[in-house]
Amino acid sequence: MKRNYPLLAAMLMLVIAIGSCSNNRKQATEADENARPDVVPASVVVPAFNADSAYRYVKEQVDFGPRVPNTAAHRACGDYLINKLRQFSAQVHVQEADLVAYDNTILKARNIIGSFNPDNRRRILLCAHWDSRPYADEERNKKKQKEPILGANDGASGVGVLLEMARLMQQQAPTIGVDIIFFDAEDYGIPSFHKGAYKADTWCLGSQYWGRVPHVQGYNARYGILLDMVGGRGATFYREGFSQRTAPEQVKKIWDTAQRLGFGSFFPQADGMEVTDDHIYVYERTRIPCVDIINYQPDSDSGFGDFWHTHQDNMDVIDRATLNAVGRTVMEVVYNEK
Ligand code: AHN
Ligand code: ZN
Repeated sequence: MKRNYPLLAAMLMLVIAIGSCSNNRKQATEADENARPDVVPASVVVPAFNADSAYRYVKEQVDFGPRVPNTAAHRACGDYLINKLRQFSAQVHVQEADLVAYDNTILKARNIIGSFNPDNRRRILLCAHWDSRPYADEERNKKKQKEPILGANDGASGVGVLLEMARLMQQQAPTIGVDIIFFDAEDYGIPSFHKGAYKADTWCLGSQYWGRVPHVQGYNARYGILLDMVGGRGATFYREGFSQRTAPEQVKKIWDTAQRLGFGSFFPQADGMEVTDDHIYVYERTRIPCVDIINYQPDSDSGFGDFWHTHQDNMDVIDRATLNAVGRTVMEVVYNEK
C-alpha cells in the first residue's frame, strides 16, 4: 500500500497544533490558580455603594425643611429615620432625652440607633448628626442670621451615606456587628451673635448624652467613624487633629483605603484642624476611638467651606461624587473587618 506521506504529515501537524493550543490555555489557568494562594488574602465582596441612592436619602431629609429640635419638621424627619432603619431590618433603639441648650431651651431630642448583627461582640460604630442648625450665623446678612438652615451638607449628608450603607447591610451583612447612631442636637451650639457669657460644651448635646447613657449598658466597639459634611462638591477630608491623636491606626486604615480605591484627591494625606464634634464626646466618655471624616477647606474663613452655617447649605452644594468617595471608602473598611 502506498503511503500518502504529505497528507499524514499535514494531519500530524494539525494534531500537534491543536494539542499545543489547548496546552497553552491549560498552563495559563494553572498559573492563575497556583498564584501562591497562601499569600493572597481571602477577598471579601464589598457591596457596591450607590451614590444616587445616598443622594435621594439626603434630599428626603432636606425636603422636611430645617430639622431643628422642637419643630414639626424635626419630629417628622426623626420618624422617617426610624422607619428607614426598620425597613432595612436593623434593630432600632430610640433614646429620648430632654437636653438643655446654651440659652436654657429644653430640646426634645432623640438619638436614633440601628444595630446590625446585634449579637456579635465584635462591633464598630458609625455615626452622624441628624439635626440641622437653628441659625445661619455665618451669613453676611445679619437679618438672615436667626433663620434656621437646611443643612443638606451639615447633617443630612452623613445620615444619607449611612442610610445607603444600612440598605446594603440588609442585602449582604458584614462579618462584624455594626451600630449606626444618628445623634441629635449636635448643631444647637452657642451662636456667634450671642451676647451672654461663653458657655462650654454647647455643641454635640446628643452625643454627650449618649456618652453618659449608652443605648446598651457597658456598650463597646472597636472604634467609631463619624461622618460630618461628607457631601459637598469639591470636599477635602484632611486628617482631623483629635482623631489623629486618639485613633491613629484607624485614621491610617481609612486614608490608606481611600488612596487604594482612587479617592486620594478627596482624602489628602495631610493634617487638618482639630474640630469640636461628636467623636470627642464618644471618645472621652466611652474611650472608643472615633475618627471624624469632616470637610476641611483650608482657603475658607471658617475652614469648613463658604456654605457652612449659611443658607447656601442646600441641595445645590451636594455632589454625588463626594458621597460616592466617602461611601465606597467606609464600606470597604467595614466589610474588611473580621
Ligand atoms: C464648631 O463649630 C466649634 N465645631 C463644628 C462642629 C460642627 C458644627 N459640625 C457641624 N456643625
Ligand atoms: Zn453645623
